[in-house]
Amino acid sequence: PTAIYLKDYQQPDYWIERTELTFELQDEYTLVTALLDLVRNDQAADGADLLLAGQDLELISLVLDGQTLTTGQYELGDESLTVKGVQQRSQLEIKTRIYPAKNTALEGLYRSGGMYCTQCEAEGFRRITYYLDRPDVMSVFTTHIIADAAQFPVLLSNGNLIADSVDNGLHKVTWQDPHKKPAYLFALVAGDLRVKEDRFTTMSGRDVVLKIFVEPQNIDKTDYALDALKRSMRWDEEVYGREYDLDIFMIVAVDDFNMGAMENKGLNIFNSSCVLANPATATDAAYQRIEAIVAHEYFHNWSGNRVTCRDWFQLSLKEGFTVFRDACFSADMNSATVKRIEDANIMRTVQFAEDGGPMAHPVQPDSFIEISNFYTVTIYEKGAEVVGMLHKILGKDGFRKGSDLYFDRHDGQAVTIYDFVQAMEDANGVDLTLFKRWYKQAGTPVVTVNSEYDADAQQLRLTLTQHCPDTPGQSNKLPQWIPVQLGLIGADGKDLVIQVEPASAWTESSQVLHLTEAEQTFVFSGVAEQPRLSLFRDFSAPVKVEFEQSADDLLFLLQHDSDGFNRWDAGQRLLLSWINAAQQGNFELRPEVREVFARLLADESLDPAMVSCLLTLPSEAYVAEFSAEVDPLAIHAARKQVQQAIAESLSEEFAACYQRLQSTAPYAPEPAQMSARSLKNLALAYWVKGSAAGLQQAVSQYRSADNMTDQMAALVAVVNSGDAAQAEQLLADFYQQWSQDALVVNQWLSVQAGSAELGKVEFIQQLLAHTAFDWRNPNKVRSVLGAFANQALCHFHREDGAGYRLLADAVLRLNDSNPQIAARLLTPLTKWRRLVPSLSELMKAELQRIMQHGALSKDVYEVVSKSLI
Ligand code: BAL
Ligand code: ZN
Repeated sequence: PTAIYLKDYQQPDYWIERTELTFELQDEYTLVTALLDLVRNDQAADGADLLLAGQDLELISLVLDGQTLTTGQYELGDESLTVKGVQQRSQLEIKTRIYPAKNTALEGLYRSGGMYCTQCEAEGFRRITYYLDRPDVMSVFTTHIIADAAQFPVLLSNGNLIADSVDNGLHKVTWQDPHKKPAYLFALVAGDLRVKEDRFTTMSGRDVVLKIFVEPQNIDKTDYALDALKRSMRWDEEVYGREYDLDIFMIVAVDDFNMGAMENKGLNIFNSSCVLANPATATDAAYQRIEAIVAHEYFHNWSGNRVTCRDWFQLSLKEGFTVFRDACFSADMNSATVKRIEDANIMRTVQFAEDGGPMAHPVQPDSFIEISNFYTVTIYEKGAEVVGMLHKILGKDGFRKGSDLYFDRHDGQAVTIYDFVQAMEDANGVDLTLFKRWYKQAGTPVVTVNSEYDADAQQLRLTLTQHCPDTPGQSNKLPQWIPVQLGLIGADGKDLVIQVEPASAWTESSQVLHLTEAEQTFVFSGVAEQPRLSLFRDFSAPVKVEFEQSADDLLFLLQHDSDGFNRWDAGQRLLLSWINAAQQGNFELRPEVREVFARLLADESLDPAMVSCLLTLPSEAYVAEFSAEVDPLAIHAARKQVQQAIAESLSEEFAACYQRLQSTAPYAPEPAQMSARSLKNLALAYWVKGSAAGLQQAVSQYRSADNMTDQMAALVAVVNSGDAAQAEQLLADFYQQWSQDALVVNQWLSVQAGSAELGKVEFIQQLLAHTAFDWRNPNKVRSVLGAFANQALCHFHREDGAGYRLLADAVLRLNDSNPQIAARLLTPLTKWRRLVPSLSELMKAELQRIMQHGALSKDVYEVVSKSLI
């Protein structure tokens, strides 16, 4: 496999003004007729050949301007079709046969259970017909679908339904999408589906019909997504001035889906796990995920669909911006601080790891072998952080001026990341040249902090230095523009008023310093007492910070910082230092720390979800990311020791907190209730570890719960209690209760596979052989193998390498059937360089074994080969 490069980008020789598709769905195969109205690009040579992409297609016929083409007038390559003799304007008809039932890669048109659906991003459309399958080719689409009327009462595509009839047992429909779009936004769905309907009136008074289509058994799981959709539509009007642009907006839930969801124009297709919920089957976390993903896909209608990407190197143009938008939406709907903590946690555990590993790439990559491998936390979450820094630098109003200009200027176009930045520059009259380095340099910058306080001069000197480590193909990085939101805190816990030199580097309103050089000193004057520093408030930049602060200072910040994010951060740094101390064999829970935790648990004035975050230990992956050399088994043991010490010394406080938060109100997935449940269930988890009474309470909660949040939290607490008999009994009971509900069964698989108590290699093999498991379903693969390799770290990193072998075997098995999922599963194996030598060698050997396997997919080849360099 070969790489393609951003520097080689060229416009295509032809555009496609209009695309008319006819799908004849038959049991064994589908016939696709594509009618393309072609126009030669002004920049192309006269008589240029037309080069179309295609994959796994059987070509039946080609008709160019009414003439059937014969061999010699076209050339078929492995994954291409070259057509000669195309005029300045021509019409080409292509007939192909495809086999959706055999399509296990879940790209293009495939069958999921009894229904048909599509996934075309990034390069799936070429599995439907030969096409200019690239995002800068934007076309208006008309789609005819013909299928058996009894099996397929529902036939959907993008846009508006303009014809619908049943004739001789055949159901025929025509959909017309008036908006130009790239092929990756095309969608088709066929099935025997039920629909839940609602309406939304846009800000200009237009009526939009909203529909969610599901399989019949799921019709009682659609209300929350519909509600979230309406909230998203209103929010995008209020915050970005963006209105929906068709008369109908549809969502379809599908069980077999590689991604979370897909923003096809007017017809979003969702992984059922990201849209279906009712109180009995979905946890609070699932509800919040659904709200965020529904919003994300909806927001793409502007950031992605109306303005799309010129090429796939610009993927973060739509993904980073849209993740930023959905994060702000979630922050507005729920607790903004808790949302920020969750996002920072993902950055620090997953993105920093990616940015420090073999797959590190800039937010705008220079090259790729398989674009599917670049739907990464760097493109999405780091991309969102970069947009968030622009928001911090320009302020709310400045950012809105920039986004307005961007949407107005580029509506209907396929553009680049720099077009986005240019709009921000032009709307605000600022020069963001330096800022653009965030898009081109991979790696996590490290900021080192030194401060000196001069009591006589009442002056604080703050020196910040930055450097960014080398990453594959990139060394000697240049300084980046790092916004440092900060506060100075006095002994009374209040923020001091700040005066700083150079003043130009300071924005009073947002309390942000601008670090733009390798080293800068900022001088604060009129500082009457030695302050405590609260740096990078609100996680103002995706950087690592090296700053020695005493345990006492951290404890002070944990209690007093006015910035909620930094209260949490101070707490995490303390907890992390204890886990590290426990690894060295010298951890002890100090009484004054115990008192602080006790006060937090009893403080009814605090948001319970925030207290829950403050008392949650950093995950093992988080600890690993802050370790020079990773010894997963030592980290696991040390974390467990700290957890046990907290559980035992605060057992009574956890019990009291749990009792206080018990509620008899009927379950509702609304913020105040979710917040209370998150602390209640955290208290239960600790209580179970600290006393037998806690275990009894967990069993009782499991039995009496009327909602999945409480039932699942109790089940997890019992599984983690170490009482194997009790755990086995509840797990069996749970399976019996829910065996008919695939999404709940997936949670059941995941709880077991990700558990340090249960997730041994032999047990994972049993789960893989269970009737509830299915290799063809990505959700099930993630529930078992993803949970095992990312959560049950003490078993995955087993000393004889059996955990690595299990995962490598799974990758090889999926390499042929579903390369995207195979490549995703590989991520934990890419981290071998960071591990202690004995494990590192074993992990590397598994990568080498995969590499030696004969026919690797592009997806797997790219990840393995880059990991071994
Ligand atoms: N565009 C792929 C799915 C998503 O990011 O919304
Ligand atoms: Zn997206």
